[in-house]
Amino acid sequence: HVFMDEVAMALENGQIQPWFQPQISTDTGLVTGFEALARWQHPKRGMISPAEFLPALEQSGQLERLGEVMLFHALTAVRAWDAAGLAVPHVGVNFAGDELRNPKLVDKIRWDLDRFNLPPERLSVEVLETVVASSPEDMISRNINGLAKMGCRIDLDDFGTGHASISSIRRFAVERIKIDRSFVMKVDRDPDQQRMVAAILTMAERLGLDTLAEGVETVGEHAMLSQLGCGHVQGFGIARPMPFDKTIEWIIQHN
Ligand code: G
Ligand code: G
Ligand code: NA
Ligand code: MN
Repeated sequence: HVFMDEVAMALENGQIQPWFQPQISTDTGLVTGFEALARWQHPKRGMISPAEFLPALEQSGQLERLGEVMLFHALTAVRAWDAAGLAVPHVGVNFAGDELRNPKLVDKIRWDLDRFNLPPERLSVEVLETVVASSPEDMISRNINGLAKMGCRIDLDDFGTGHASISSIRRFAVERIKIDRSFVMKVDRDPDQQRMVAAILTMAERLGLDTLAEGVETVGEHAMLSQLGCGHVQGFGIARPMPFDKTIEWIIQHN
């Protein structure tokens, strides 16, 4: 398949890079992290979203390579923020189910962190709730717990859509849940949404989990989420994902 070969080459020649979307604390308003989101800058077709190229990578068994490339760029960004004197506590990288089944994952990430001379808490490992829900699999839980034990943060992505049981969340050493944007939409104007988010936040608090709301698009949603006690917000209302070069100025203006 042409597209498959092309996406593999794009990974190797640097056409696939992360863009970064800020995550901010509702308490302080300060940046607490950036999520790295893969973007393919195609020389002819322009920007291609991961929704389009992830399936090709998955089919050809190259998600692992994407993970390596994204982690490398994300850790490079952390070093660059540090060098610029900007406080960015951590960077989030998405890991797919296939990557989380790799028995060498923990060692590989440890090796990369060492190579960049960064402590593990600078990295948030984003895992989909669906992956945790569908996994009595030993390898996945061993990897996630191994990463958590090493000191990496574990973010449970798209929470509320993946049917993970509370016991599985406990089993997986999750540090924070990312409330799916379907619950966040109109949370300031729709009582049903508000009840749902409030219930999720109460659950998280009782379980000792930190919280982040995804897909925050409006000032009203942001204000309501702060009022409800959600720990962090991320979304177009704060900033759209941006290339690394734009992050420096954004942080300076924001913090
Ligand atoms: O940024 P955007 O909305 O286009 O992302 C679309 C989807 O692709 C999201 O579900 C996101 O989690 C996923 N995605 C983005 N970057 C990566 C990545 O580096 N690795 C994996 N596995 N998924 C990613
Ligand atoms: O699956 P994951 O949660 O990692 O996907 C994040 C995706 O959501 C990214 O592709 C990002 O571009 C997109 N996104 C981020 N903020 C917003 C937002 O405020 N609204 C919408 N519709 N999408 C968003
Ligand atoms: Na994510
Ligand atoms: Mn998400």
